[in-house]
Amino acid sequence: MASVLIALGGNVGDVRATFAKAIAQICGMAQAALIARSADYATPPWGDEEQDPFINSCVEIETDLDPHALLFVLQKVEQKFGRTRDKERRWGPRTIDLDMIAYDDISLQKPDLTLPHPRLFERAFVLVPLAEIAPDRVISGIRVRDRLSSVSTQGIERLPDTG
Ligand code: PH2
Ligand code: MG
Ligand code: MG
Repeated sequence: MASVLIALGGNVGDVRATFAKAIAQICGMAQAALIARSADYATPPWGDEEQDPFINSCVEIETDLDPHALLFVLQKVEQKFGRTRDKERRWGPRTIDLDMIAYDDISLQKPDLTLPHPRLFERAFVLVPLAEIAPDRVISGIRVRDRLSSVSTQGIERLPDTG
């Protein structure tokens, strides 16, 4: 079984409800199980500031799927929850984005999938939830908690549990 870290993001619709359904869908498969889930965070939009704030969260799953099989599942789940890739602008609004952050210690550079995620360490909106569930994980030689302590987390707010 592989340990996989997945970052969730979105800023269109009832994002927290979408996250819950998407996680249930992924982890309802026989080939995947939920190991940990962070809280949800409200985060200022990154990359394109002319849009609503995002909600971000991270999960760790265990899976028998290989990286590309898992990527296929994540893209199907994105589509199911209203993702319309062809109509989106880069860094723009979206219902749900499911990004594979790390898959065991695999390094991969393919046109459709780079592992670990190449922009992980620039993004406080990924590092904050990730540090909640995997502070001691070392990715590309960098410990998550160490990197988090050197980025600005300004504007990021932990949301109360929905119960
Ligand atoms: N995702 C983007 C672009 N900008 N900003 C925040 N705060 N959170 C995101 O998940 C995010 C973003 C496109 O993937
Ligand atoms: Mg993304
Ligand atoms: Mg994505």
